[in-house]
Amino acid sequence: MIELSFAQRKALVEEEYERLVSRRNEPILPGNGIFVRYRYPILTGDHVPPTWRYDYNPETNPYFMERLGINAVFNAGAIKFDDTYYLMCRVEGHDRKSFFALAESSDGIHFTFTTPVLIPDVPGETNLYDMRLTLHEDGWIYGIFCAERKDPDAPPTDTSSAVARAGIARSKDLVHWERLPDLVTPSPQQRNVVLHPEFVNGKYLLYTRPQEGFIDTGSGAGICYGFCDSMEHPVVNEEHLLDSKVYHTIKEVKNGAGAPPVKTPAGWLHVAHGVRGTAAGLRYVLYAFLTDREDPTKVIARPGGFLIAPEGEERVGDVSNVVFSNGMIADEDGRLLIYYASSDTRLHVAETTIERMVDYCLHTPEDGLRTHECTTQRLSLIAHNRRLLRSSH
Ligand code: M1P
Repeated sequence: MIELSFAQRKALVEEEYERLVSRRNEPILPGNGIFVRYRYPILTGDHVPPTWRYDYNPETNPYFMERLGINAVFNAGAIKFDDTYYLMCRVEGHDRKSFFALAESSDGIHFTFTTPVLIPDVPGETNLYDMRLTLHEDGWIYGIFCAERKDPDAPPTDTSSAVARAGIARSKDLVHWERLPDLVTPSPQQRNVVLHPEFVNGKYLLYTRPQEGFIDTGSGAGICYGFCDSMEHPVVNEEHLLDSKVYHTIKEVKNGAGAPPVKTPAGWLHVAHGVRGTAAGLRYVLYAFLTDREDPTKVIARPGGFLIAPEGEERVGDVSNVVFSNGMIADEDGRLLIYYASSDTRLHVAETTIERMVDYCLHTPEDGLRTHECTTQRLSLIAHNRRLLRSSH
């Protein structure tokens, strides 16, 4: 074994970290015209500062060993204010517990971690993750996240069943959080709950995803919405279906809301995740849809198929064949950044514009649902292009 001193190891670890966080990322062109990917993930476990992982005291850590390792950085909520881009990342330690950590950027592409975030505790909770950040017109920044606990009804031999609820906290600075009561809905379990940024008819509008089991949604039919009067007493009495799961589509097993929707001239843009079953397990992809500007409970455009699916190294990780998003940021000039994680392991960005996403939503054909319909769509595209090409010669 090569013997390195405490000082040598520390220098190597810090050098490696500095090299990684100062690396410039680059867009991969030409992309598909809808968005561009970037060459490298924007945040990984290796981007977590060494001081969060190592004990820096040679007395108590003579080998400069990692004391609290990081397994993954993924599913991040996103928000921009005062010209700074913030990500509230899901960071998972070697101990399988997730915690939230803030990362900052001046360009939306290159991020560095600033601090882990301690959410006020609720006894019994074992794991918190996947925070959606909403800057609401009431003036608060809300963080809605999955708060998981051991299933109290599971038999003693069952050490894996869990119950998922929607935890809620609010903040003015992203660092100090006031915990509010968990969301109450008719559904026994909730994950992927998102707060709409504006009042609708004077009420808070929440997107929910009713589910009966921890993984299986059971009879939960898809992304729902419901209203509540107060975030201090958050009770949604009725959940109505907004976007259902559909047989033989990218969302045939389940779906869930992503980031808070972004207001565009054509309607509210949603980027959600859809899940289908395969012989290799579940496959998670991202898809988009638009809801009405005045009535966000009405879907007005459903482009067929996925927007982003795992590609290359994105396909492999702790939970392979997954892309998942719970954060996006729209710049004042129309640039749109979709932050997405791959395979529950690392975080990426897809860059596009509001204008492109509206075009995508309004002009991508809806899923034809059957081979015959989908082949007809493709044949008509080819015929249209042949006519164009003939007339231009
Ligand atoms: O492992 C993939 C994703 O699984 C869950 O999503 P859903 O609730 O739709 O099944 C979430 O736990 C998410 O964190 C995870 O990325």
